[in-house]
Amino acid sequence: MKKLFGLMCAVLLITVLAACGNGESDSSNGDSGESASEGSGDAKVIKAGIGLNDDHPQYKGLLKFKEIVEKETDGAIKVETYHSGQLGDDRSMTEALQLGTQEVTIPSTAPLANFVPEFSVFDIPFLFPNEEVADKVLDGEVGQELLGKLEEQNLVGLAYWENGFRDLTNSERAVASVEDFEGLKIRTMENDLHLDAFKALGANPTPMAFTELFTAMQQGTVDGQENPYATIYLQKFYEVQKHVSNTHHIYSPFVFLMSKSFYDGLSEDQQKIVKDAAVEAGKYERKLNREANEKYLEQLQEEGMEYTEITDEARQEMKDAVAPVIEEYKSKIGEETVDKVYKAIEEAK
Ligand code: TK8
Repeated sequence: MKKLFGLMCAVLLITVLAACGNGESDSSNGDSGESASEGSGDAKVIKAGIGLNDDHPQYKGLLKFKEIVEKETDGAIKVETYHSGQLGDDRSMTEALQLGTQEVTIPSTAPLANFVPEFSVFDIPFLFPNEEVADKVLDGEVGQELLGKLEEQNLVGLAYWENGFRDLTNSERAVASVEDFEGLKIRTMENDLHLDAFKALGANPTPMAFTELFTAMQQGTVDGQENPYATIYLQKFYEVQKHVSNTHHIYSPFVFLMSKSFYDGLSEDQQKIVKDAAVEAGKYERKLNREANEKYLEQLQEEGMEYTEITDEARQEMKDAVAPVIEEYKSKIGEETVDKVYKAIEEAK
């Protein structure tokens, strides 16, 4: 009897030890099962989490960041990469950075406006005419100035990456004009400007974390959502959505964020390495993302989605419908910031 009990204890112990060693991260990107913190001795470890999956250009960019940082620091800094919301959603991961329990995340500017309201300026509908102008403004003086405001929130903004122009999908009907939005239950990001803009279009919007979106569409809690084609395709939204329209109503930037407490703990050289790596990997991500958004509209239709082209008249109708909301938000965001961004856009054209 005693022997059997001893044996059972031994088996239990081995199982527990085995379980502790097997983390869900791609720290070594071969799933060696050995988490970086264990194998990295006194290396500094960056836990980097995103909401999108490992097929998305955002994750490819993150792997590029890892590659550069680990090479340039000769392994003195290790990067563990987590995708598909494994560490949480844009908001909860940003809070984790503020607490210092996570080191990197790359949210869209929309949820980030809950931390620094001025970031809503980039979520003004129909603000940017194209990606090139967006790059110039974001990488230019105004964009960098806004990154600086993140320090007050215990965050460091290292670079802008690209989510892209957002397009509407839904499971109910083809949307070709403003009246087609009537009563559609649309999931939006957690941002009041987005909410009020969709209300002004006649829709019935619901703010929701990205990590809950697929299930909400599957269960019919919402009829539709809006994201760039790459996200719609790579996250397999075509499995739960029937219609897609090229509304292109908002250009969404991502912000590469680092925890300020972690950043302040780096040497000056290391701070320069992570900054340069975020910028370089960001350029790489933007390129991949534009190729992906170019490519995936066709594949969405091959997967059975019905595509509706928005005419210039219909887009003008949408602009007219949201214009009062934009006017209202100028003061909420800050007139000075809004004016600076509009001026920078004119200069960048
Ligand atoms: C992913 C999100 C996503 C965004 C959204 O974490 O929430 O719809 O477009 O890309 O940042």
